[in-house]
Amino acid sequence: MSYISEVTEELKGRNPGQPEFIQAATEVLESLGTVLAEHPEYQKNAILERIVEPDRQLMFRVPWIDDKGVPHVNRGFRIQFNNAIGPYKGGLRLHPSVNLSIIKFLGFEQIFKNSLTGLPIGGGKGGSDFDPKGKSDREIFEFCRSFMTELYRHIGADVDVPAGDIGTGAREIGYMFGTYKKLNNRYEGVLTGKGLQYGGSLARTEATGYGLVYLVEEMLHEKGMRFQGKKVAISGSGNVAIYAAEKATAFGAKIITMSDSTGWIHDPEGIDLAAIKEIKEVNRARLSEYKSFRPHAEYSTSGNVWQVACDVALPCATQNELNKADAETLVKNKVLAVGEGANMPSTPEAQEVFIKNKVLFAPAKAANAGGVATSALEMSQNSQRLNWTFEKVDSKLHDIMKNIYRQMSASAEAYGFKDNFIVGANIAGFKKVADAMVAQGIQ
Ligand code: NDP
Ligand code: 2IT
Repeated sequence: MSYISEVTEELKGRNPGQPEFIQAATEVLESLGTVLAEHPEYQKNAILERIVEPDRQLMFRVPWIDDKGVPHVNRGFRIQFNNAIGPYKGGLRLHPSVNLSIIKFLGFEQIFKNSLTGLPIGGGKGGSDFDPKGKSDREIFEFCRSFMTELYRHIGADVDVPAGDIGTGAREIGYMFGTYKKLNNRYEGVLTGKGLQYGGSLARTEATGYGLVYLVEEMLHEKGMRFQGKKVAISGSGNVAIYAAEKATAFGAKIITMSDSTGWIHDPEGIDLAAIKEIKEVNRARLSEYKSFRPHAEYSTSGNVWQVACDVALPCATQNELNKADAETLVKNKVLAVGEGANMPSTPEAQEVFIKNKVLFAPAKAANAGGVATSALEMSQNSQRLNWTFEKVDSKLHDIMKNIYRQMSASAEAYGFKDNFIVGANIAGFKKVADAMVAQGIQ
């Protein structure tokens, strides 16, 4: 049995009931054959066995009391996966679907994504099965305070630096930062995505979506194309989706779809982003309200955005939201490029369809790395006790995304997988971490 198969079998046996984690880990392991052949020291140092096993897995009770005085108990998670190249870094997801498998897949992806940014950050992720939808501001505060009352003892500016993800935005980060500061009596950059008044970075809100579009523009450009004049289908209507739409529109594209967990809109004239921001960022409401802004648009609760013909598809909602049939529909409609804004949005079968049909495909760990990269820039600013301008942060983000494109493209070609950016991103992200682990000994 090959080294990769041995580790994969052991992984499956050791992590029953964790399909998302096994999916993410298998994809990376399967990419590494040529690299392992070239670097026997990786097997000698048990790199694969060690990289699929988190440094530490924290699970804790999060009790809170709702507005009617009724107590609730949620489960909190923080997976500190790998700190070979820097302090653990990754977001906190608040969504009822959250479980150990989902947090582990996200933490595992984060190791390689963070490595690709070129910045000194390790991989981690956390969150809770708490559902922020429909909760009052006081209830959100109660939850965030209770969550941080346990988490604070495990994190720190040089230890582990959480941030936002699904369901966690500036409001939640503010409440958590306040609780950390109160409990520790330390003012430090322990979270990123903070408000601008207390250590946040300009352009962090926009960074994941903007970064996605910068990377896809680079990928299109290499093949003599641009966003200019293209029809773009986006899923999701949260932080990543909104700012991907904003930058793609600025690059001359037309956004024709967006979605949330209850339905999706198709606006052939181009989505009105001011309306989306009002519905989602200001009112925290449902996308069905879009029709009151743009009566000609279609709103649907059946099917999904991938059935609308487009040139570029940007899945920006959640994992496994684009399956084989969706990929086949996109290919039939002559999609040119897919850029993953969400983490692991395409199923392995969908990825296979894109690669087989030579669709330009930018995988999540490269394409959505702009968010965490800008978080690392926020950490730098906090250490320096300085605030950089929007232009400075945005220009660094742009350079980082171009560099990630070059790394994944060069690694794909060097290892015999030209234009397969899934393999390219996995190899490029893996090597830096693996070399650091070898240098530091079997720990
Ligand atoms: P938000 O909470 O701001 O938005 C999430 C969006 O996706 C909402 O429109 C939401 O709809 C939809 N969505 C969430 N879960 C589901 C689901 N199970 N089924 C259908 N739709 C769903 O999160 P973000 O925009 O921050 O995150 C989106 C994706 O991008 C996630 O995969 C996240 O891990 C990834 N990501 C985020 C980064 C960041 O900086 N924020 C960085 C890198 C990746 P509804 O409102 O109805 O729930
Ligand atoms: O998936 C991700 O990269 C994020 N949610 C952002 C993490 C971060 O630390 O900014």
